[in-house]
Amino acid sequence: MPATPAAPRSRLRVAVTRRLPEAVETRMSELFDVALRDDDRKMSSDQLVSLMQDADVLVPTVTDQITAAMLARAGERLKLIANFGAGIDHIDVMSARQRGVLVSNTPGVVTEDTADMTLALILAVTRKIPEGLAEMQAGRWQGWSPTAHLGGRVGGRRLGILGMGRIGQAVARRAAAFGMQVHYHNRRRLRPEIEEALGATWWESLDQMLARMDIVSVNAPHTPSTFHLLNARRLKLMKPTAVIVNTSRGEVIDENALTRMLRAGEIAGAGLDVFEHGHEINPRLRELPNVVLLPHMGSATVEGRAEMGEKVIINIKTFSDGHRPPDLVVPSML
Ligand code: 8YV
Repeated sequence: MPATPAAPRSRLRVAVTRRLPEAVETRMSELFDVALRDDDRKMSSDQLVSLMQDADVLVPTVTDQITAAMLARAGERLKLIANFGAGIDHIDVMSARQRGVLVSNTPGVVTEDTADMTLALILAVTRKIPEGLAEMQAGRWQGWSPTAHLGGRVGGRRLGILGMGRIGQAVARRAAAFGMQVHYHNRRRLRPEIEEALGATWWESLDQMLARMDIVSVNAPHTPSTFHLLNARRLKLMKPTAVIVNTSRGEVIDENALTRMLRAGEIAGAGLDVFEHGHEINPRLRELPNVVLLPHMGSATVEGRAEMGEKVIINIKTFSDGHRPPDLVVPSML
């Protein structure tokens, strides 16, 4: 008997919360039944819930908080949350699991760009790049002077990396190339051969590491155990000459405490790409000359966004073919 071709499975309904690069949207539309956005405004929680009610797959970003209460209202249709981004702290992954909703993310493809931005911030703060830029843009430059714009040399400085996952390690490689001495604190110590290849020194005690570093880079995800890990007490351990940079998640630092200490000169400078309350930044931070602020640009490259889109598509496609998405988020990662 001739084999009967399997009836084509109906295409998954995929709802995307933000505008994505055009090529990503086009490819998604070829593969799935996609509800794309006309504009790029952040959605309200009610809008997100109604998207979830009407989709098999939701593609959110870091700006979409997905809570247990919202998942409870989402109904039965949603089966996969394919996050466009590596960090999943905006999604209540445990509640999703309890409801049988899988969560996937895009690890790996944001690593190198975010590490580049970490180094950019370290250099911007220590070498006073915004000060020079402002002077040039205002037409105030009166010519070279032996005593103007003196920053600090990064070579030879001690860099303490908080969180030695993929991005932390990529920061370590770059920092070593700049001649910095690399130190790190991580829940788990790296394997000796990795530590050796990175030339990185492990500190079991975060407090002790903080007290000895010239530069501290936050590269730890936001989880219940890293929330305000750098609180007022720990920030006070840092040298007054030290600089802190954060390209990970704002919630790891107590932003108000940091702002107070920067104002008081108890920490010399900061380079921040992420903030405790999303884009609602402590306004005092904007007034400080020793602070470089960026609007969460760490992974913002054309190449990176395309790769994030590809990962999202692979996760959805694999799921739609009846397999486990390759970048499934599992409880041990939380
Ligand atoms: C992304 C990020 O741009 O991947 C992450 O976790 O923080 C960013 O680099 C953002 O998450 C997109 O949703």
